[in-house]
Amino acid sequence: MYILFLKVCDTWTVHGSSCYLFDTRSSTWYDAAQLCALYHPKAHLVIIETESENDFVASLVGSSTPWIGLSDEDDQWIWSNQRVSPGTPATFVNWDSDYSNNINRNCAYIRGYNKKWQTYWCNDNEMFVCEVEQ
Ligand SMILES: [Ca+2]
Ligand SMILES: [Ca+2]
Repeated sequence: MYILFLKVCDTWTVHGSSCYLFDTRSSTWYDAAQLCALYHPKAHLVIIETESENDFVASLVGSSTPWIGLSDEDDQWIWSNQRVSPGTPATFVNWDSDYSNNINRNCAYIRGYNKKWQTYWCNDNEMFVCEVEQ
């Protein structure tokens, strides 16, 4: 597994103890999660846990607005990781001032231009960011 990790990190961007890929293929949130897992068995949509990691992801995506691994299950925001069920409740969050959590907006994206997060329809097509931890 460590060798696989190194292989991914040859082409992805290393930050701290993770590697990241900004994938510009527009995909639904669910498809994006699957596409991340196809890159590497331990890869998943990015899980942003600190302000430092948030700053890094924002810089990685420029002015884009890609999906992050946060979705709304029963009105609780959960980081999903394909391998951990049911996922991890979000502690660090960075919602924008126009944050909307209506019943149809159950997936989250990051606004690269201001580092803040907003919600959207999970079936919308957006770019996305994958992460694999070392
Ligand atoms: Ca992370
Ligand atoms: Ca919601």
